[in-house]
Amino acid sequence: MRLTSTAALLLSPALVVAQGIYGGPAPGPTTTAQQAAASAPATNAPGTVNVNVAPNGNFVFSPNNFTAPNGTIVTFFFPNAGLQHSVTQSSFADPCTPLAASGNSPAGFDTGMSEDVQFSLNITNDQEPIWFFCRQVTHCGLGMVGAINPPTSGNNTFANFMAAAQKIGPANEPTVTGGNFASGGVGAIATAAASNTASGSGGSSSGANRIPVSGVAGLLGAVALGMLLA
Ligand SMILES: *[C@@H]1O[C@H](CO)[C@@H](O)[C@H](O)[C@H]1NC(C)=O
Ligand SMILES: *[C@@H]1O[C@H](CO)[C@@H](O)[C@H](O)[C@H]1NC(C)=O
Ligand SMILES: *[C@@H]1O[C@H](CO)[C@@H](O)[C@H](O)[C@H]1NC(C)=O
Ligand SMILES: *[C@@H]1O[C@H](CO)[C@@H](O)[C@H](O)[C@H]1NC(C)=O
Ligand SMILES: [Cu+2]
Repeated sequence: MRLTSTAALLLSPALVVAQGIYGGPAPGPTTTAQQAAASAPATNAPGTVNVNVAPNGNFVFSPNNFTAPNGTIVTFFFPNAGLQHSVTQSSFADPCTPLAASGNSPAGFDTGMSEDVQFSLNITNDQEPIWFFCRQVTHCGLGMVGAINPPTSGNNTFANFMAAAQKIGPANEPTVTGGNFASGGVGAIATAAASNTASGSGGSSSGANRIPVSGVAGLLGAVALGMLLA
């Protein structure tokens, strides 16, 4: 039980944004590009799935459950709202606990606490469900969880996974300490640490990192376009 007053504030995204206690976006005029920065492209290029992290300040992934065949590049778009989130692999049995290494399987992927970045996974085994959560304080217990290729019948459905996270609840979820970027992953591998693809161009346009990407070529294209927009 670690529901501090800070944690209580985290329960209210509107309050957090309004007070700017986590820094907020960089000062400057709010451009159309910056407003668009919080969203992934509405349509997915072939072989890709785009996921919004905390769209509109809601503590959810969108979509939060979907199928993705081998080789699919799943890209998570983190907002630049000043409140950090993560994409951290867990297990059905322990929704809010980072997946531990076992046998020959590595521990799961983990972006670490991040904002204003993109993070991509390459699906390596579509026969195995990939469970994940956000480890920002209270978020998993509030239902900020997701699954790739979850079973659609039986006990281990995504609905049951989400219900299990919410049953743990924001006050009782385990505190996840440490945790920088980890590239491991079971059923998927992280292709690179989360990054703001616009920053590589030296530009400060936070909107330039929200354009459709299609694998590595798309990422390179995103950087190139970022240079054009800068
Ligand atoms: C995806 O890759 C995994 C691991 O190589 C393999 O077991 C599985 O059969 C593949 N899926 C399909 C649909 O071929
Ligand atoms: C799973 O995804 C579908 C399609 O996006 C959505 O309608 C549904 O609400 C999701 N399930 C849960 C439990 O959130
Ligand atoms: C079904 O999943 C729930 C978690 O959602 C778990 O508590 C329960 O033990 C599972 N039941 C079986 C039969 O595996
Ligand atoms: C995804 O991983 C597969 C092997 O598991 C590889 O063949 C493919 O090139 C990777 N895709 C990208 C875009 O890196
Ligand atoms: Cu979160």
